[in-house]
Amino acid sequence: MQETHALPEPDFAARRDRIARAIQQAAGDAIVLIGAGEPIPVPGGLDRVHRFNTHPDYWFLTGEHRPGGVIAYDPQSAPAATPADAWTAFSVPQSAAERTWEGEADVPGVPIAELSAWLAARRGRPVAMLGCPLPGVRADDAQTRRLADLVWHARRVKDDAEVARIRRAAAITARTFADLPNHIRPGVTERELRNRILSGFIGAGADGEGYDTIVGVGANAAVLHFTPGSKAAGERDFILIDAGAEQARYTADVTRTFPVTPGNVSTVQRDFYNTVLSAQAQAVANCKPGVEFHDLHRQAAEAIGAGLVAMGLLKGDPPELVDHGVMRLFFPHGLGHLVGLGVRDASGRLPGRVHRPGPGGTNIRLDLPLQPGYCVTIEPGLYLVPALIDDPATRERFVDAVRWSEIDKVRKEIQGVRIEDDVLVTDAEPDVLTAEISKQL
Ligand SMILES: [Mn+2]
Repeated sequence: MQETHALPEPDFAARRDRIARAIQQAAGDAIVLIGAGEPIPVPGGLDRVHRFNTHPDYWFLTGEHRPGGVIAYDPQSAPAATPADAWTAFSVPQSAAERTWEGEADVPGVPIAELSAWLAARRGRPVAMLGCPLPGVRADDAQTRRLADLVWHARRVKDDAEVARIRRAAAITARTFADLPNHIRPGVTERELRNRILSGFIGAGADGEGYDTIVGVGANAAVLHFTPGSKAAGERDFILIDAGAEQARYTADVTRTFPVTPGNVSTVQRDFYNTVLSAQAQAVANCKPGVEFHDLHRQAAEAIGAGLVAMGLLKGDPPELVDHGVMRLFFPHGLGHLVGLGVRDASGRLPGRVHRPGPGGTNIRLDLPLQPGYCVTIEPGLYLVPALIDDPATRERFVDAVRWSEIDKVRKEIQGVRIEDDVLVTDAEPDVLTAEISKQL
């Protein structure tokens, strides 16, 4: 059964107004270009290209799927009261070959050939080159960085059309995950499960996977960006599955970790799983306006640390375990990122902030206070990654904090757990868009 009810059309005029207001004061005499991008040829593939999507910043303002377009902004060309009038959209007219092979389409916008005259009329002014760069346009790096940050920041609050699309992607993902336990059994391979996921997504009306699906059996669950292969599930294994459907350019991003034999989970496996589950539940509940994402990460890292202390795997005080970098061995990635128009939608820093390491030195690519309308993933994990825990120098350095002999016992039973939901921050309680996907062992 397909998810077919109509999605609301984005209000592109409102979006152009919103982004214009965000950059109007800051642009000075700079002009802003946002490029759609060009398809990337498949190496050696003759006329084949990789799947093409226009740049998210360009798509957000235009809804256009064709390559080669540009939307340009000149803050000096509109009165302050109507900043949205300062946009000009340029696009590539349809060629005769396209009309033959891909059907006739109405291409809105000014022909791209007119862009050079538009630029010539503004010669000497700095150019902020956002989206995909245009060949032959010299950009001002400082203006580009500053205005790109402002545009991303202005895009972070999701409008109604965006939330509807993320909800659709989440609903399709939920239906697909609900079916997975029917296929998880000893002997099933990672590839077979990935195939079920893709077919579930497409069958429910999705455009496809929003990113490369991860299916990791056993030790492969501790390979953070794992590509599903031929490994078959053993009776006592856990399987980590990170997948999200994409629908009309919006994607969900969900991870669940399943036991192959739910009726036969060991105490160590259960404790490991529940440690992540309770850290995740706490972080989801704390997705409130004004909360700093680095602070949320710290809370989750401390909660996982407390779980490992309770299991007898670590010694010490959880906040110190975070500060001293111990938790980075077992929870090496950030707590999450913004999601929606792509799987890493407008993540990054609050404008004006410089890069700073997260708690205990973890690299966290999201550094801002949450606001109503943000859609964020919450995905703590707990892993025994050989590259992190088998280095003799690391073992020596953390010998007072880590009971290495106990770690070496539990790693035979479990190697990685991650649990991830997509959360819409609101003025009231967090709205968990992926809440119906079971987290019960
Ligand atoms: Mn994610």
